[in-house]
Amino acid sequence: MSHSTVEFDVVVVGAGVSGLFALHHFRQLGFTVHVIEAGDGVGGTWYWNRYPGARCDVPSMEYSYGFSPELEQEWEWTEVFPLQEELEAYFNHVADRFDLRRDIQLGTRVTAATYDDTSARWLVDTDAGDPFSAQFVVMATGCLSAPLEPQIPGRDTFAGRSLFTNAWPKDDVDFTGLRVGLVGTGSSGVQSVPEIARDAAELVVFQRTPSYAWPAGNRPLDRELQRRVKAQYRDLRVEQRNNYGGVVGTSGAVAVPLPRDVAILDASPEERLAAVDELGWAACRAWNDVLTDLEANELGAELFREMVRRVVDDPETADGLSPRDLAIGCKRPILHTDYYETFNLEHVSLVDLRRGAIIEVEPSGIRTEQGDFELDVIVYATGFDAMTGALDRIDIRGRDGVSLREAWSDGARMLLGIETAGFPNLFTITGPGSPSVLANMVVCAEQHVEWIGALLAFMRERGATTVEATVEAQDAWVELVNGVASKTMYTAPNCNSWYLGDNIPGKARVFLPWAGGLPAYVERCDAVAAAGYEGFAFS
Ligand code: N01
Repeated sequence: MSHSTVEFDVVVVGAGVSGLFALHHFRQLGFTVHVIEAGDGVGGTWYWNRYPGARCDVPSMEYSYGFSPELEQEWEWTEVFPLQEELEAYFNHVADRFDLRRDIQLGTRVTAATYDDTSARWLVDTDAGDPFSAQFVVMATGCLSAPLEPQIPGRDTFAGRSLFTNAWPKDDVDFTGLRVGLVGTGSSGVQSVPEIARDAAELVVFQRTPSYAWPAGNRPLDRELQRRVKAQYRDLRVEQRNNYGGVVGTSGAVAVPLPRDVAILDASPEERLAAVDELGWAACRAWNDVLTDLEANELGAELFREMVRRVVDDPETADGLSPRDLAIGCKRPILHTDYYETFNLEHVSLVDLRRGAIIEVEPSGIRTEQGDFELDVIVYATGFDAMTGALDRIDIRGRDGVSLREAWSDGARMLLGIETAGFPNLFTITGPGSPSVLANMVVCAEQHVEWIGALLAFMRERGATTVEATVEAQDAWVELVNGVASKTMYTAPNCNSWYLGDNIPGKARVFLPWAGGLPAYVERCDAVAAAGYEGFAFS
């Protein structure tokens, strides 16, 4: 069989938040770019996760590109926190507005990427025919894009419909009159529950670990406020990069205010309860020691449980929804609309799997140690193989045929979350070791793409063919990433999370993102570039 290999300067994998901007930016720098996307549409996360209630937890006016002042001005947001539909429409608008579609190949999955030492080029294989050759490959594959298939026996025997929040069908799913079971109570499950409950005849929520979830306070976006924020966009974009999480809190979207300068360990029981009366759900985090001291954290957790008891009518359900032996700040905070209130509805019930686990799925429903539940639909909101999963599912081979899976078998190792030693000219947008999931993804994606674009231009100017992270610089960065995380609740003794890879059996337990905040990270990236890309080797 004859191959015709098409050549590009850059192949970008993924047409989500990062891939769309990468295409635009690298094209503007004069490089030939081809984007390969597995989905049949653009938008990445906002293409796949179209479950009922899917909504971003970063305010719309900040979860938007800053690269085009015209785009900023012309797009109108309708709510403080945007729904999936609105974000999907926004990213489609961007694709049209900047004429991106002609270089995007949809419905095509990249299966392998192989570095050829002799030509110093990458060969990129897909499930749709001939390979591509590229000098540079940019993995814009997302941090939360590789679905976790839950290992529940009998899952395929279910006679009703099985749905996954992370690969939701495009057709309107109608739950009217149906008995629905939902497995998983992370962000996706918590957002889905109130929406599914609206139509379903019965909703049974199977919960293995209760979450800490805070009311989002979402509302329509006032036109006048939107106009004012738009007038300040240039300053706002600078402020975002100077903010720990890349979110300044415009449009009144501050769901969890900053702590007051008071320690919960110094407060009396009466003062702690008075804080709940005054601040409600925010009370548990209103202290300066809750995120730094485990004993203080547990006192904060008790204030959270107090709120659950105040809102949820049935004491047993309230107890079931109460997190225990789990530090606030270990897992990603969840924002919701009416999640706890939904459990006060007659037709909604909780199965607290801490009292008896799921045994299996059977044709008629879910069998647990607490009894059998007959269902028409099962919704799995069971999450992702985060940060590394999308890369792991591609057979990536660098110098000397070494596979990335092998290189990362003891945990991902990257320099600045951008490149891995042994894999020249292969970049990752928001990879392990960068702020990524701990910050505003749009801001992070733009910063990475711009940084990589400047590097490519630098190489073109110098006549360099390859760039590669050095092992020494990479080791030093990984050590710094681990050191910063070790001082936070992300690595508390009772913490198990997808940040640490705990949700994937056999995955190396390493804290993956950079927890030192966006400003320190951006400063580091800028300093590395200013020093002629210190820590990177060129040939
Ligand atoms: O996934 P998760 P997610 N049997 O991993 C449970 C972003 N996001 O899709 O905790 C029973 O958080 C699992 O239980 P446990 C955001 O960054 C953002 O909800 O492992 N249960 C857990 O309850 C978020 O953090 C938004 O004990 C099983 C749940 O499934 C990230 O995506 C919205 C199970 C998985 O929760 C992932 O969120 C949505 C089993 N076999 C997502 N296997 C916004 O708001 C797993 N579980 C922007």
